[in-house]
Amino acid sequence: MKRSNTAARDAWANEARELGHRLTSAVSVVVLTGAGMSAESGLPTFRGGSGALWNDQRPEDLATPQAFDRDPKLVSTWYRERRVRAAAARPNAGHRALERLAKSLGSFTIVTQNVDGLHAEAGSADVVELHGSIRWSRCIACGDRKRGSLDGPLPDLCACGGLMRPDVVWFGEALSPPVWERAEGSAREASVFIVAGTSAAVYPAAGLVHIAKHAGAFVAEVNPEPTEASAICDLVVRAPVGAFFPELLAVVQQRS
Ligand code: BJW
Repeated sequence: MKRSNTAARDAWANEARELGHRLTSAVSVVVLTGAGMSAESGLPTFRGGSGALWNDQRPEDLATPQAFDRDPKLVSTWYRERRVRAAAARPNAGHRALERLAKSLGSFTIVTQNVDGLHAEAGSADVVELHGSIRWSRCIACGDRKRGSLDGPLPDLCACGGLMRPDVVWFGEALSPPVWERAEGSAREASVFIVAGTSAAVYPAAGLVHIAKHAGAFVAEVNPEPTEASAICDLVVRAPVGAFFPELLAVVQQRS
């Protein structure tokens, strides 16, 4: 076990050198992150893993407008619990390393599927939040937005009497057009595109990997497990983000 850990770390060190070399000569870098980015902050991922089910329900079945229409209290309770956990969670070494990489490199865009706000909390500016933010709610009747409640009766109500829902993108709902345009434009222009901590199973977010690849980017994946994007990646790093990104940062800082 000790030997294989050492072998894995040697492999990450080589991969960090290769990717670090690419980053320091890149004109524009994009990092697409998913739930695995926050796993080391204690937040569960959506698919697989012991934390994926909630009250015996699959997250994918709760993250829909139909589930909210059917049982707003149940869905609001799930989001309330996640909001409280997200508020208590802290950015991990991976979030912090990405923030510092952005400062060391020129054009660096983080596009996240996560709704937990941990990239911004780590100090990253201008994060593209594809699926909205769990920290905010919006009224299904008048559209007003307010901070999502952390306590009190559920479902939460707007001053107009309408039901408040989390300000996130559910299955079957369109992503905000300006947010998508920014993400798609960054992917097209990326010289290096890193896909980290996502199963790359949910579209249109997963499509960004293909857009970047077809536009000529060097595509690297950071994930302990194979994903639907692995086959098209130029470099695959089988490591957790909290171990690999600090190592990558060290390489980039040495070279610049
Ligand atoms: C680690 C780690 C560590 C662990 N370090 N790694 C094309 C083909 C087929 C279907 C579609 C298609 N285009 C659209 C669809 C339909 C659908 C879809 O994609 N379905 C698929 C399931 C097949 N997409 C939609 O419905 C989207 N909307 C849409 O297309 O609208 C069209 C439209 C146009 C015009 C008008 C109207 C409609 C919307 C998708 C919204 C997704 N929303 C959610 C919920 C957000 C709110 C919330 O958080 O509750 O987003 S679902 C959920 O999945 C969440 C996530 O952001 C998203 C992706 O999950 P993610 O991040 O990849 O997590 P996991 O758990 O899957 O993976 C974690 C990974 O981490 C694993 O790989 C681990 O190994 C790894 N990991 N620890 C690194 N330490």
